Amino acid sequence: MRNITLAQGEYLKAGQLPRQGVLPAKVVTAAAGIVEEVRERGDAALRDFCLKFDGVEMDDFRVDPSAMDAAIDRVDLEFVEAVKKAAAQIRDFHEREVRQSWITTRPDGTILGQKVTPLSAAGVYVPGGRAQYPSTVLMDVIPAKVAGVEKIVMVTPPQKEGGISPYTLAAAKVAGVDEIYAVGGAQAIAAVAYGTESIPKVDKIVGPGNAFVAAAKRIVSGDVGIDMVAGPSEVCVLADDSANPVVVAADLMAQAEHDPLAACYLVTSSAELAQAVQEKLPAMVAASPRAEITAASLDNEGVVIVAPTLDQAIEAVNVIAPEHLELHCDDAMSLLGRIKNAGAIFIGHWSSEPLGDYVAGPNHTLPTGGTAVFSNPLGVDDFVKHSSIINYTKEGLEIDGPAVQVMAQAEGLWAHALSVGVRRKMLADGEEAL
Ligand code: HSO
Ligand code: ZN
Repeated sequence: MRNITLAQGEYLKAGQLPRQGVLPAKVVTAAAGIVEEVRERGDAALRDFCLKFDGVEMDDFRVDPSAMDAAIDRVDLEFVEAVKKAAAQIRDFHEREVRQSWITTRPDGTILGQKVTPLSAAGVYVPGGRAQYPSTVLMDVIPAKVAGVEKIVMVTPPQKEGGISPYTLAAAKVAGVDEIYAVGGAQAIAAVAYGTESIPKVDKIVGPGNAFVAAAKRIVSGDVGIDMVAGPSEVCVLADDSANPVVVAADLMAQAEHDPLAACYLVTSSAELAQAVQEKLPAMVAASPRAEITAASLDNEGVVIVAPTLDQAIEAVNVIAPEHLELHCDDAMSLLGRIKNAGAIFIGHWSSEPLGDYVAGPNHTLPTGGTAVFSNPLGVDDFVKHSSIINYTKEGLEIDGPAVQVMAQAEGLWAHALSVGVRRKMLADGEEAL
């Protein structure tokens, strides 16, 4: 891990951090070509890309929904029970996020408000290969269900034999996916963004994927909604001398094992702890079956920041704006008010980050790459839209109309003033009915 020691009064700068996340231009160009072909040639293009990229000849992309029931019978009961427990707790948490439509009435009788309407159809991308997580299926689908989305369409690459992992299918069943299509990559994003002969168009696409998927999501965004363009996973541990070095090391590894590009930060006011954690890591990493990925992440993307004061350490955390923040500090709860930028905040020594990955209830799809400065965890709000409600009375029109006419005149918009003016004239002439 790279070590940075801050001097008294010195603050971390964003430029000191190794940050990945820019999509290579070649990938963006290739993804744009794929998206264009799918738009033009629909299913025929999907078949070509499936053969080229997944090595699978596909006739029909639709996966029969009964495959989800069959998967529940195939996977171990213990897994199904764990997924059900997780789903119930994720649902509980997200139900608290639900916003109600509201209206307010002014004294003149004018009604204003906001109408909350769920999206009609959401597309959930589930990666194939190494980063295929049933937990992410729950995290992406349950908020959509809670929001009231009518149709949830899952797309995921076919495995070599053409099928889909039973763990993914079982999670899809528990979460409540309606339709599944075995297609992946940028072509799957294009398919749900624009629709093909066999795959329906959706209103918004969520879910992680490789660089091609991320690039395709960015390309189609605007024509269709997207959640975010996620970068590699990150954790930041803020620790004082009350922290346990083995626990801190395990928590850094829990993020590092995701991806050689995953970023792990240890920010501490204790130089002894910084040293102890780095002494523990090599043997602990060596014992992991994922030692190679874990070591690559810690070696290339790991940073240890030693700050002379807890205050400087907290400021460093706000500059990092991590996806996950763990507070391994005495009286960790008292620090909460000073944390400005973090996707999820795990407070105290017992709040292991993987609890949040799987079962705690909050969403594990979180802002990465410093975007916690301005963005949010995935949630129910991602699956609804708001319409403003405006209902004037005659009295309200009389009160607000003159200001409209003045502003419209200043903007040179004659008919805007007229629209109010004709109504005011009618009222002045005693014409009360329209
Ligand atoms: N830590 C990952 C989510 C995950 N962990 C899925 C395990 N499975 C990004 O928040
Ligand atoms: Zn994780």
